[in-house]
Amino acid sequence: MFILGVIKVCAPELFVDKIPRVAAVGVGSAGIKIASLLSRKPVLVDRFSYVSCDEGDFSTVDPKDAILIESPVDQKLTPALVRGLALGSRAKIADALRGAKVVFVIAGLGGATGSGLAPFVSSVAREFGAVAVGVAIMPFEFEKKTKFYAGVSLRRLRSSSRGVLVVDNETLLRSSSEDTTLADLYDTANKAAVKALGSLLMKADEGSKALGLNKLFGTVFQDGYALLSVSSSGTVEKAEDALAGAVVSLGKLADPKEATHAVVSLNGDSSLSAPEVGLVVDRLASSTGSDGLDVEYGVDYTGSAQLQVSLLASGFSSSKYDDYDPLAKVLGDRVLDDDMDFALPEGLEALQPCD
Ligand SMILES: Nc1nc2c(ncn2[C@@H]2O[C@H](COP(=O)(O)OP(=O)(O)OP(=O)(O)O)[C@@H](O)[C@H]2O)c(=O)[nH]1
Ligand SMILES: [Mg+2]
Repeated sequence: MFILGVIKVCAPELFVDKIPRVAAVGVGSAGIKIASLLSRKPVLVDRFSYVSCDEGDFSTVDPKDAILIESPVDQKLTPALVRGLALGSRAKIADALRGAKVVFVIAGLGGATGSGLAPFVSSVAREFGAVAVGVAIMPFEFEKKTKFYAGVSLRRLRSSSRGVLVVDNETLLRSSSEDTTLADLYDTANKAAVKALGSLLMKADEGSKALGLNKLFGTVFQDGYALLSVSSSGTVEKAEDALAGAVVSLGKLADPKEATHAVVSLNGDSSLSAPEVGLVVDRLASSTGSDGLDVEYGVDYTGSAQLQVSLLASGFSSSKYDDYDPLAKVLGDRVLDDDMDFALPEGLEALQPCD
């Protein structure tokens, strides 16, 4: 099960052309892994690019799509330092995004690279007039030290983007046994995340019922915060079970009763019946306890007998992530003048004197 969150948007310029040009950028280790897995699915993304300070992150991607940010080897990276380093690669990032009407910026938050660069890349996209949508993968509960960077970066990503999809690593896992390795955890989390993103961004297909970007953006991107929870079931009552699991999962991040808009995507195989689809769509409002929930849905039959329900809901006044960034809580609506906090690897002595 897992959660994504989304924010803001109503983007008239998005719909000027019949087929919007859509780019996606994977940033940092997690972002690149998830973006490259997504690039193998039939999604509404015309172009994928990848940005990182770590060459090792590019092992699974085409080198022509990779942008390496040079970084010092003798210093611990921080988000601000990575942003400073990325200034020199701004033109390369801009070239990769040029012409796109929509740019998805996919990053794991909590480390240095994704946290530092995701808001940076989305602000570059916005300079071109593109609709920037962040996809933020939030840390596991055991990664306590990373929560602060993740919270600050999420706040920055929200203000530099039209919408942010927040993927909660913790809720991507159905269960994990004690001997599960970190690689297994990531693998399970990535499969669930990519299945959900693949279904939500699915291209129109004869057999399936694709949502399309207009419905996706027009429904859940129009108000504040939205969360996507995912749950799977292979039982006889899989539709009921998966829906219930997705709502429980949503409840771990915010109050489902507050949801005003929702997009639900069902990923199964040809055995998924119309009554099962109907059950999920019909019962969604009563399961969340939200009266008048505005619901759109899509069905993706390219999956397996194990049904995955991906529920993307918006309209929440608060979420679990509010505690990750205590500074924002203290400041409330007041804005900190922190736009220029790029750090550079050299000391002050490297700066040119002003004449
Ligand atoms: N779902 C998922 N999460 C991951 C994966 N790899 C890392 N993460 C998580 O993503 C967050 C950021 O980690 P990374 O992507 O490794 O960090 P980074 O952006 O590369 O930053 P640095 O390596 O610190 O410069 C952390 O919470 C990790 O647990 C992955 O393959 N899948
Ligand atoms: Mg990394």
